[in-house]
Amino acid sequence: MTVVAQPTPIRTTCPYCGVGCGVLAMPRPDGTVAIAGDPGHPANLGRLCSKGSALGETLSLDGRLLYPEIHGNRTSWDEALDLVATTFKKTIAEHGPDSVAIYGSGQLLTEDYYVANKLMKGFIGSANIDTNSRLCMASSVAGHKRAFGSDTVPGNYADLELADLVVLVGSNLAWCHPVIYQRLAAAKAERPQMRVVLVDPRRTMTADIADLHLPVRADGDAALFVGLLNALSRRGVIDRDYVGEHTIGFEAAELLAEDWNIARVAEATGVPAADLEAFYELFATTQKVVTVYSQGVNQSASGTDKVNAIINCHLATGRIGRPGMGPFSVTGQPNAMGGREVGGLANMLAAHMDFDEASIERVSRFWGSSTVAARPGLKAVDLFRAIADGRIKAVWIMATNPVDSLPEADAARAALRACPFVVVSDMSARTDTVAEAHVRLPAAGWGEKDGTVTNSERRISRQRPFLALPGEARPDWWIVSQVARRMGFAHAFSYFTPAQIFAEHVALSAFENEGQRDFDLSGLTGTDYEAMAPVQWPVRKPRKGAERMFGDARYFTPDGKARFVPIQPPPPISPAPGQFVLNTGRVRDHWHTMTRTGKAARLSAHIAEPFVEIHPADAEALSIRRTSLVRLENRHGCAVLRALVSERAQRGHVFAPMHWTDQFASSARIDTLVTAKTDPVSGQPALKMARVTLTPFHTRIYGFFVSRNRPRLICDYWAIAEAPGGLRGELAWTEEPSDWDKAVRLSFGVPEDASLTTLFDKTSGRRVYVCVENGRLGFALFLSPDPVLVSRQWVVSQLEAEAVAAAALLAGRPGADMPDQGAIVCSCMGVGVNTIADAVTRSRCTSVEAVGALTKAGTNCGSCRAEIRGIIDAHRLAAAE
Ligand SMILES: Nc1nc2c(c(=O)[nH]1)N[C@H]1C(S)=C(S)[C@@H](COP(=O)(O)OP(=O)(O)OC[C@H]3O[C@@H](n4cnc5c(=O)[nH]c(N)nc54)[C@H](O)[C@@H]3O)O[C@H]1N2
Ligand SMILES: Nc1nc2c(c(=O)[nH]1)N[C@H]1C(S)=C(S)[C@@H](COP(=O)(O)OP(=O)(O)OC[C@H]3O[C@@H](n4cnc5c(=O)[nH]c(N)nc54)[C@H](O)[C@@H]3O)O[C@H]1N2
Ligand code: SF4
Ligand SMILES: [Mo]
Repeated sequence: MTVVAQPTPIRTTCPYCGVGCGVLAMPRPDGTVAIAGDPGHPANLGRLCSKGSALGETLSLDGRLLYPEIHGNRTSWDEALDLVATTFKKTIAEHGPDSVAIYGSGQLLTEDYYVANKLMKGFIGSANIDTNSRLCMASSVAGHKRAFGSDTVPGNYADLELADLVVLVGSNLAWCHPVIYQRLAAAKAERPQMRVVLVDPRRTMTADIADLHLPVRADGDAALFVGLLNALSRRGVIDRDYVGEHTIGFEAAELLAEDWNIARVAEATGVPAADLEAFYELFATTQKVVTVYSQGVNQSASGTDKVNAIINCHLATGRIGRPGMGPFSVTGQPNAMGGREVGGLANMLAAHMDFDEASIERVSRFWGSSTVAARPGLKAVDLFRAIADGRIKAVWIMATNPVDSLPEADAARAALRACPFVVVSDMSARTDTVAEAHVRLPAAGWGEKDGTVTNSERRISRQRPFLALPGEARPDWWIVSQVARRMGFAHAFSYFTPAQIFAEHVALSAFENEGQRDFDLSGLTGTDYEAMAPVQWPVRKPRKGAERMFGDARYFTPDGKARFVPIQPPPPISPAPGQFVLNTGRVRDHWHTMTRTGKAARLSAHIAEPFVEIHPADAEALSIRRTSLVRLENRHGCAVLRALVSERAQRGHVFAPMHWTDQFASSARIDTLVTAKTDPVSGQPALKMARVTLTPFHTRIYGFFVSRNRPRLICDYWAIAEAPGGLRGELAWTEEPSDWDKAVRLSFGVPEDASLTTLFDKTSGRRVYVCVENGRLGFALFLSPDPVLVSRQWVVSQLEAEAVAAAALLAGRPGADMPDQGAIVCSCMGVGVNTIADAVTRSRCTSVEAVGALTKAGTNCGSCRAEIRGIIDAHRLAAAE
């Protein structure tokens, strides 16, 4: 599959979030790739966010796994595949089909996922295949199924633009679904009467667009929406006709909600009664309402109940399936939906069929197998418990990094260490999970792979290749099919192209489906796979997809009626004295465990270090100073993070990103602190609700460095990131080394006789080391008993400077003639906070547009516009970092 440079751009789809933006990729003769948004793709209409825009910078082969390995030694595909096939076969023969497992990912393409599921559930005969979507979408799936009888997302992105009220619950849309956020922001600018309400314990960047922010306490959502149902009922705005004709169970839900008056909801959620009144009034009086929800809802021990509490309010008002109305679960990964379609979750069989007798029998006939699994398999958290206690003896992990992303992550790592046989398929040679593998299989990545993904609005789009397969990397579908053939299932896995697999997937969705199953691609039968345009499922008529579902109020339950689920909100989360609720999630420019975004210096420029966001009053009570280091701890693990003291946090709650791993920081794997408590219905872990204690990390000396090469990190704390021309990093020591010169030479590999420029200021205790090699900066290191105060961005810029400003570096500040941008806000245009603040204060720019016209900030992808507005609003004149 060698692909040569193309004169016309290749139409493909972004490999990051579930918005599923169309991308135009244009390989250039010099090997680089130009990236642009596809104006013809209905999800983004030409837009891209900062991560999508930087895709071209993540494609280098640096750090790629390029050859199969057994026990860390390069081997041939034949040997690796044979070993996987024989070990799986032997394990099954000795211990039964449930002694093996696959752990997959919403970053697999539908075709990859389809064959992995078919192998496990169809031929091995166990349903022990689960996916990281269990950590992501499982509660939404369970909530949909309880209410609709099927896992159906009713609406689409245009509904957000058409709505008069958009409620965002547990969603940081501005950072996590930036292109939907931009579409929403544009619609609101056009129709200022549109209202946006944000429900999130933190005042995130998404609050920028909100008319009302309800800072609920962790897990206050069920109470908030049960209270809403009660308020709707009291205000007499229940759509009695709809409820009577198309739903079942309203009375029970209404009865349970009766006790939830404003006072009680205020107490349970911590939200002031007046704000609750305002929200309830707005919801009651607005017909066109879309409620968007994400991980603040799903990743909870009451996640499924939260989902149904939301859906109940939409059903009660009949606001579903019509333009500008409906509950809307936005998906995280590029193919979270595709995984659900093929049966990537252990409790679904295939093509949205469950483990009922008729479905098992139907799928058996379709696949021509008599060994189809008869019951659901283990869900992610239980699956890793089964690995730990030896029930599962061979596991194959594909396109996910569970050593970092599962709760009780140290236990997940220990489980893999205890497992007799661990196979990992990944693009990256160095991840915390790949490190634990006996067999490493090099997977093709974005730009090399060929297949389909489904986005949040049920839209199936093609990912097309525009790069040759590097080294011996192979697509996941090929790897799985090869193992299946070697296990003796050649007849069922003789695929040569992803198009064949997709055609089979289409056929299964349509097989004996007379409209009883929502997932139906019959209209795509015989479609031209190469040219296939984005299309929303179900597709029943030839190539005509469905924009919305349930417009006819017919649901996929036996009687065609939707179900209300009576919800009893859980007691409010109240941590023991001295404890904090640890909330976790994402930052704007990084993707999960950073195996790809960590490669782009421009993406690390936004936030280059793991942090914990804490309210100023809490920080003060704990003697945690601004930008000092903090230790978070509980019985499962610990982490050391930079304190980000901010009023965006609420008291008693702290927030830390999930992105940093052992590859980028000394102790920042946040999931080591998260308890593996799961939702009883969906099995999704409560990843947003750990309990931790915080203590200052006693630091003698803080350091900051930039370096052309990676230094040896001989210190008690470190966090590194890509920088243009090298690396940047933060360091800390709990004890001062006895000989700094020696320590620095050792770390940065400076020979004894090579000269090193240093400066030591006795009064302040600050030291600076600067090493210039052949006129270029080799490294610069700043040490201080207090958090290092130097403009990071300016120091970083010296790595690529033609003439190094050595004297200024030693002085620790740029000269008057050297502009100091400050921390980067706009990563596309490389515009820093100081430049934007200058535009606001000196040039008197009062709008994001004016700042853009002057500085170019915010004029490309727009992901930073909320932050620019924040600077304007606050006249934030913070000095560089
Ligand atoms: N930049 C970036 N974008 C991404 C990703 C990424 O890694 N980086 N990953 C993608 C994936 S896979 C996913 S799943 C999505 C996730 O997208 P989001 O769900 O929007 O992102 P999170 O930051 O995980 O969490 C959202 C918010 O939930 C809030 N929250 C925590 N607890 C509660 C609660 O009890 N109630 C309420 N109402 N809110 C709460 C948090 O404060 C947080 O702001 O993002 C996708 N997009
Ligand atoms: N505390 C906490 N934990 C969380 C979350 C949270 O909010 N808080 N969020 C959860 C959620 S929603 C999610 S989705 C997960 C995400 O967590 P993970 O899935 O563990 O994170 P990724 O970094 O996306 O891992 C994907 C891996 O697949 C590799 N890869 C990329 N493309 C391919 C490919 O085509 N083929 C193969 N074989 N490999 C590939 C990458 O190099 C990387 O190692 O984290 C979950 N964990
Ligand atoms: S919003 Fe950004 S990350 Fe998500 S699909 Fe679009 S470009 Fe990719
Ligand atoms: Mo996710």
